[in-house]
Amino acid sequence: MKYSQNPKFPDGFLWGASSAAWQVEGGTDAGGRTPAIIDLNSQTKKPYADNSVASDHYHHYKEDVALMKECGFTSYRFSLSWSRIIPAADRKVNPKGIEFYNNLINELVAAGITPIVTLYHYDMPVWVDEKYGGWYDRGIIDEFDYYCRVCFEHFGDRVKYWLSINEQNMQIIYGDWLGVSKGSKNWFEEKWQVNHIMNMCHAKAVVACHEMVEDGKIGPVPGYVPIYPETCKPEDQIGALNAEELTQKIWNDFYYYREYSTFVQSYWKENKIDPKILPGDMEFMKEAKIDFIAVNCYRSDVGKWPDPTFKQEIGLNKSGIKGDFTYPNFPGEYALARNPFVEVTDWDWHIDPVCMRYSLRYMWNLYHLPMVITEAGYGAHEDVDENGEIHDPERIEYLREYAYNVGLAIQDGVEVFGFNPWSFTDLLSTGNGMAKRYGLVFVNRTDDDLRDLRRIKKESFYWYSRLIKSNGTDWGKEMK
Ligand code: BGP
Repeated sequence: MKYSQNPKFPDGFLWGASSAAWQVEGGTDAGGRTPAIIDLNSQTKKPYADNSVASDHYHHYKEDVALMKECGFTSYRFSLSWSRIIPAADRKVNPKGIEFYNNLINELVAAGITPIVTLYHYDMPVWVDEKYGGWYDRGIIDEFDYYCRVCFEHFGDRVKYWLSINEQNMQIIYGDWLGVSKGSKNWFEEKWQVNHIMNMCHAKAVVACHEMVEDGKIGPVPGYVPIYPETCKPEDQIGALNAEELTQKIWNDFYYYREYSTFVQSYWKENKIDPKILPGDMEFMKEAKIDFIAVNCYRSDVGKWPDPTFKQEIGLNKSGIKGDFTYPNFPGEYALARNPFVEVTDWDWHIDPVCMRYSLRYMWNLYHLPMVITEAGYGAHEDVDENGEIHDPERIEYLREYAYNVGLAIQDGVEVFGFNPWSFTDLLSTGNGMAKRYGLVFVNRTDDDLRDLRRIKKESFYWYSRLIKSNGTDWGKEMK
């Protein structure tokens, strides 16, 4: 296939960036917010890094929005902190929490930036955890419904794009890492029960949004990592398909069809798993018709048929951290492997811009729903140079190629309405604090030293600004 011109992005395409409350806000005990489980994790679990200050967006939001405006943003995706809005089990709404988000949203709207708001991004309030054992107890379903309704009531007049739960698939797959499994010895079975409860919560958010927000649209946020078969060996196709099902397709099919696929049902049967679906659940879920899919896509993976004799190698990754990254091998299901055709980041994440086009094409073929990119990004070790500047050509290259491939997918006929890479300012990485930076804007702090938290525009800020202001025509170099 040959294109004679640059891909054309539609008018009104939403160019912006993305963040999450616990990774960017700080101010964890300011304005009546109570702790979230992730705060405790960030203070005790290595290599997480203490989130009590993070990027201090809580106190710098005006400056941050002004920088977004300068860059030319037309959208900004961020999340709300549940325990800032409802700090305790008495369900009282915290006026200061509402005020903070009202201020942020008003600032964005005044700057011509469309807010795209995630209801839940890993920050379970401690009070919910104490009362219900996290996602383990169905009591959370009503609690989440109540919280979502409070958000829709207070912000739904200005926020029209809503996202339910960030990367539910990753929270189930990496239950321990993200604090969902609570160290359960029986997670293999329990994860499907927890997942069902999360699905109910997602469905509650969708139904309430449509009920309460005039012209409101809502979608899920899968963490999408497309799987390429390692070889054309027939068994590797099945290994790759299994990997895809068990890491993402089960979730995406559920969001779209609002019923459990025959694949997952037979997987449960085979493994004697009871997901504890109650009468009425499936009927309720049927009402939760999503409007779009928000796609987080950083990388691809390689899938193959697992090797039954395989022994897990604890190797050195590119950053030289021993044992930081290993490829899973699940006998009878699938194994993942390194892709020799693409480069990797310092954390061994495949850098594969084509996977963006591939994912969008693939998802479009399956679901025919509009999509918005809510994450993609380049994590790297960075600091200011001797001139006080940050030059990040690798990030520019990454974002250029990923955005270009979004354009190619649009040219292929896929409906995509926005590109919001991770992240605007530097913020805490999920598990690597400030050591792994993603921002277009540098935040002058490290994990150990808060310095002055100054915002410094990186080279990528200026490059992205030109791309946005030209609506995706000024790539800063000739594209093929
Ligand atoms: C996504 C999460 C984000 C973000 C990102 C980068 O899966 O939604 O919260 O952290 O990954 O991951 P990391 O911070 O581990 O590099």
